[in-house]
Amino acid sequence: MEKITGKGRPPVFIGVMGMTGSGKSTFIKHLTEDPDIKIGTRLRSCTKFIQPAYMEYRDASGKKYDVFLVDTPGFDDTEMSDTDVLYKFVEWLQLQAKNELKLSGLIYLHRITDNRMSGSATRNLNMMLKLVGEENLKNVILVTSRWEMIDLKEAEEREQLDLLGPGGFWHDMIALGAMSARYNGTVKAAYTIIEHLIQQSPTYLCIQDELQRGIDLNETAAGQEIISELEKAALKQKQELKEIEEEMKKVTENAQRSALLLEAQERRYDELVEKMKKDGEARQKLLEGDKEKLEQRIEELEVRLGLRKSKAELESAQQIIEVAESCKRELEKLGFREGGGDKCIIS
Ligand SMILES: Nc1nc2c(ncn2[C@@H]2O[C@H](COP(=O)(O)OP(=O)(O)OP(=O)(O)O)[C@@H](O)[C@H]2O)c(=O)[nH]1
Ligand SMILES: [Mg+2]
Repeated sequence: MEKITGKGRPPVFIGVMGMTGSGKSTFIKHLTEDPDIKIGTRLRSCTKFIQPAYMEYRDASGKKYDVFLVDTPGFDDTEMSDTDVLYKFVEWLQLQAKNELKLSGLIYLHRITDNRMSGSATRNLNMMLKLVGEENLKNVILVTSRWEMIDLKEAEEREQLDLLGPGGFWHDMIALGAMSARYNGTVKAAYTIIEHLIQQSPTYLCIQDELQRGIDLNETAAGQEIISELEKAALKQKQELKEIEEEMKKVTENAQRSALLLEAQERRYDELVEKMKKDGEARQKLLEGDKEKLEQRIEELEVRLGLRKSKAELESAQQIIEVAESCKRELEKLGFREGGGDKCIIS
């Protein structure tokens, strides 16, 4: 950097900020073609360090400028905390302190394709504002990107309603001197944006000013913003923990109730099995007893039937004897005698 700035021209520093994936590195690469600038291809955040990339800029009159576009990680990095990102900013700014680095401008990128301002987008915007300071907003250009990817009418409506119009996220900043611009991915559009910033008088950022005045990092506006965000997050986490604890309590109570229910059901099941076994045995016993009794009764009946039969036989034998004796008597009356002449003898 020193080699480049050794040409006698004061270097122009332009910071590029915005959410992860908003296209900061792409924007810088379009202009500088610096091979060290890496563009993200995945869902993970890509840029991890504050990284300046050089370009020589020539304005309409042919005047040359040594421009450093400073790439930055977003405050919604997927792997680094906001505090870590702030430390990286501060470290880098302090490293540049001997050069008395002043920023000519800051480009804040926002995808117009995002259909709402997410929590991360709001956090990034607030952090940028705290780092730069309201008094320096004239050096800031708020840029909506990816216009080439969206229906113009829809994008213009969104730009007005969400960002620029009354109640929009950028409305107050613009009222305080920030500019807004559209970026459609072309180098020409990128040139127009930096051209505007090169014309601005360089300024110290609010955080540089605060640190130079000996304010502790945690007392700076940016530090305070992070602390308030962390406190908000802690409150939310506490609430979530409470909800999880209540859920766990409910699940435990239900589990205990289920265990008791299960135990009672098991007991009832065992009792039923035992009872069924006993009833089965009793029925068997009853059936066997009945069989025995039945057999006994049959036997008795048979005996009784046998007696009746013998009695009947006896009676019919007596009747025969009686008939025979009456015949005998009748024959005797007629003169027939036992063992007599040629007459028949009846015994
Ligand atoms: N269509 C379109 N895609 C873009 C544009 N700018 C960036 N991209 C794509 O968006 C993805 C992320 O771009 P980067 O330039 O790495 O985004 P970044 O803001 O530097 O992201 P971090 O380094 O993670 O903070 C890449 O796949 C780019 O190709 C743009 O203007 N138009
Ligand atoms: Mg990047």
